[in-house]
Amino acid sequence: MMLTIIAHGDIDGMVSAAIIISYYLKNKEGVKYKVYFSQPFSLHNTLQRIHFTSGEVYILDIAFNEEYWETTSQALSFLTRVAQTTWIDHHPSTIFHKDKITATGVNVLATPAPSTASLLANLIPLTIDPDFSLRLIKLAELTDTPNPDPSVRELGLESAAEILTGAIALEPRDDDLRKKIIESWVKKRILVPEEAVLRFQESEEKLQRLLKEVKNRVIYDSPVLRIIDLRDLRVYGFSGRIASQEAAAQRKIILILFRIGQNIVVITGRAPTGFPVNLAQLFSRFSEELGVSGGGHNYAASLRVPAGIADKVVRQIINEVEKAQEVLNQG
Ligand SMILES: [Mn+2]
Repeated sequence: MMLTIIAHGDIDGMVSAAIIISYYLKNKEGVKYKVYFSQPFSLHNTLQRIHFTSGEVYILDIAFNEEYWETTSQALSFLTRVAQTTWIDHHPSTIFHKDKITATGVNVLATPAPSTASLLANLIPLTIDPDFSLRLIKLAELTDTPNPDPSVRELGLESAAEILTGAIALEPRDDDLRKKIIESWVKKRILVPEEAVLRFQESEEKLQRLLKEVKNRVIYDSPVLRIIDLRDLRVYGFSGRIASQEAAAQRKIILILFRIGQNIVVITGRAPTGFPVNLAQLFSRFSEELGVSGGGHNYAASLRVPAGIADKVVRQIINEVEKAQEVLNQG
């Protein structure tokens, strides 16, 4: 039997993939598996480059993306004719658009949860040993949730989370490292393989260099919002961590602008915990208005816009955020 997994390239996607793989290896005869990693906005490309013949396919921790839905749904409709396809996710957009996805023949399991891995833990028996599985799931929750429950912190997983996310960030397109980490989880029960540690050290050096640059690149600053323009630096893979660190340090919403290639600008947003803002809602509204990709979670979201309109979008976001804040102050 052929098992194909398309997972989000973050820790939650990787842990979710590991849980499914270990379950199939243990419970089905002659399982062969392949793992692909994808972002919400590239799922249609990922689906098109895989040649499916049969078997089972899992799409894990990938948020529904409005912008490319037409192409994605066509690819899914083809896929479900040859392979049993299941989409498991905890992102709000997937939960919201569940029916659209189901209409393509995909089984959809989308409900709110701290991570997709935690959803899976309730769906299938865990087959990597229970202790190790629990640590993996808590690791996914820790990296995916701004406020994980205290038990997550107590497990001492913070340094593992930091090392693994840092290791992946250095070369975000390096899927081989992701596969090696998953293998080390499934086959050796090693949470942080040596190669990830080495990659993390390099990654830390780069992060420190970038954090020094941040203060020279503030293009807007108010009591509630700071915008940092990193469009002239290579920060892909680092923007989330920079934004989180700054949000925690400044106690305000942080938006970071950076480029992917020449034509796309990504606006990554982070809000400090407890801050009265819903970035996912704000960004999905913008993405609908502009017909671009955007969304995420309440405290961590992003928007991809054509480079030419990035400044205009930033001005609109500033207006919205400041207006919302005035209303709060008056209330
Ligand atoms: Mn997730």
